Amino acid sequence: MKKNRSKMKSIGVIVSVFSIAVLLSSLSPIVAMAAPTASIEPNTQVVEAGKSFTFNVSFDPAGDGFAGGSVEVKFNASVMQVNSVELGDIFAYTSAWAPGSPGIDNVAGTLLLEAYQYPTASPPAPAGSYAVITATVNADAPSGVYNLNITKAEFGDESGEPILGIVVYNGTFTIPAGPDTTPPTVTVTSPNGGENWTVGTSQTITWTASDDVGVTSIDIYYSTNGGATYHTIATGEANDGAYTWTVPNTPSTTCRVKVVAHDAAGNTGEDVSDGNFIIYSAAPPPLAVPLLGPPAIIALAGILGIIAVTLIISKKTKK
Ligand SMILES: [Ca+2]
Ligand SMILES: [Ca+2]
Repeated sequence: MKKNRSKMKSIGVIVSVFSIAVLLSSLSPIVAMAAPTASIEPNTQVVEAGKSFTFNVSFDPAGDGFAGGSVEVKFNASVMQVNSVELGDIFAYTSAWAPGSPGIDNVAGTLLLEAYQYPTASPPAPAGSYAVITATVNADAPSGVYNLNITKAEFGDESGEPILGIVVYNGTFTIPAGPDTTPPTVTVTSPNGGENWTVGTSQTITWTASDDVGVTSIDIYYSTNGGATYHTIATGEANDGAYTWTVPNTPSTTCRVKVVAHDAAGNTGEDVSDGNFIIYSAAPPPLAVPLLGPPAIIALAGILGIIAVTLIISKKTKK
């Protein structure tokens, strides 16, 4: 019995030692086998359109030494621009950017960061920021989530040997959809004063309209009393800059057109013809040849021909 009990006891010890070993082996990849990492930090942040923000490229040599590196970051140049880049705090010693670095390309959306320090840091070199980047989100940037990607991450240790097995963590930033409080702007370009439009004719009303977010629809009105009151021509039109209007039977010398532009947030902007235009009740007298059709021109030419021939004959007769 005694023997058995002692056997049981030793099995118990073996089992507990085994459990600890399993526990340690499950922890060890995190503790002892951590890979060196290059990361965008913070890995996500919210930046309003038009605002500046800062992000780091951070590097953790994971126990290795550190001499410097060559890093490329890709960003969306249509929504943000990089303003400046500073060396990060990982550079503990005399340090410098390599020639041509930081290479900021705000058209292609790339950032090349090459920097080295001397003397080099012996293992274990501390983790820290490799570069500190200040950027600005474009004022007209649409809301959304945008990437900050590390497309190249090469680092060297204290002896100039490449640090292998670097794990890259990319980042993002979010441009929130803010409330749109800016109304559209509109300019009526025709009729803008001085036009003579005849009742029943087809005329083109033109305008330009824009908005910080987007013009969603256009309403068009006309006035026959200099803008005191307006009648509807059309509502809910597309912002295509032109509307073909059949001039109504409302003759007046004090006519105006008003164009109202809407955005999706319910803001409106409007503009009116700068001066009065005239709606005629009947067509003004035709201005002869250019307005005549081909048969009339032929007839006119014939008449002129006869006159000319008559003149020549009468001249000859007189001699
Ligand atoms: Ca707006
Ligand atoms: Ca105007």
